[in-house]
Amino acid sequence: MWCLLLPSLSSFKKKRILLLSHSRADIDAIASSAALFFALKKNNSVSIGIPDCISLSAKSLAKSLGIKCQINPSTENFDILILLDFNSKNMLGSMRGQIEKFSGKIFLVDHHAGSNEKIALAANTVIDDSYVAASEMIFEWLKKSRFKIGKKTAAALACGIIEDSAHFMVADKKTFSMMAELIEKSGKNIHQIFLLYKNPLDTGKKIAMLKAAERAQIFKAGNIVLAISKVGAFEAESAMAMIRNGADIAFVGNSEKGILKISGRASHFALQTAKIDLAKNVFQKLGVFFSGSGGGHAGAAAFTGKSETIQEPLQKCIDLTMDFLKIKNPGLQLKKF
Ligand SMILES: [Mn+2]
Repeated sequence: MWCLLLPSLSSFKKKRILLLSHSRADIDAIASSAALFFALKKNNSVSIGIPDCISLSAKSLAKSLGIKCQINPSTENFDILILLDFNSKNMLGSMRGQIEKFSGKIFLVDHHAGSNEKIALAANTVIDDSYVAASEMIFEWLKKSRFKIGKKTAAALACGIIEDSAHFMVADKKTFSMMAELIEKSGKNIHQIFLLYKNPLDTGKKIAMLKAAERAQIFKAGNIVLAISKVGAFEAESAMAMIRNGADIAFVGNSEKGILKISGRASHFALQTAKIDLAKNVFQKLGVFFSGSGGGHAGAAAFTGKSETIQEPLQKCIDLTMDFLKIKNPGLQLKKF
């Protein structure tokens, strides 16, 4: 079990601890932070920090759980940093310099494929991409440390797992068995769990998703349907909506004041048959053309870079996808609809 590598959470006593996740913290990041906060606060002074900004739904979750998150806190008065849900320095945003200079102890727990960057000592770092969410890892760490998992902790971790598994699209049996336990401990049903962070009245999101569909450019390569589109905001949600609408691979983005943002999503079918990894095969390569960086998971990834227009980078995503698909099938043709 991964957490055997880290000290028991009960060994943290009278420490000043900062739980820090990645910039633009998502549900999994906040859920992991919240669970550790509830566990450690009894015997320590604990704060939750986030570099730069927090996603809207993660903000709703933090509010539902009654936890405070500080944007860009100073690390000066902390003995210990616990970094959650990332392992690349880029994800630290404007806090990068502070973390590089931090002289206390740093722990890192993450479920993304490992970068080669060293942020914490190897002995204090656990990166295991066999977990779909950092929340799953924290759940195991709490259990291993013999901490009682309260209702709020269970509900938070369930939210993290639901979101990072893309609503169980990438879940394995471990995920389902953890979810069964968490739902039971939370005292809530799945609908009540959703209400902790899903904002049903967010009309902006609904409109973005519909606009993405309205503006979609559609392609076909063999039996894979690809779609690209542009929206002013909610790229990730819109890309996911494109998958629900029938695309196998979707890229949705925007370019505002030269800042380029693109989210990519792939269907279960595309992941199984084409074995594409959007983070590795598309977004990591896109940086060469539109100076920036991308990452994430095979079926859900994002890119931030520079471009004055959106059409060209979206087209490049299609080209890079085709480059990958053609490795196995050199004769593959792209057809536009
Ligand atoms: Mn995550």
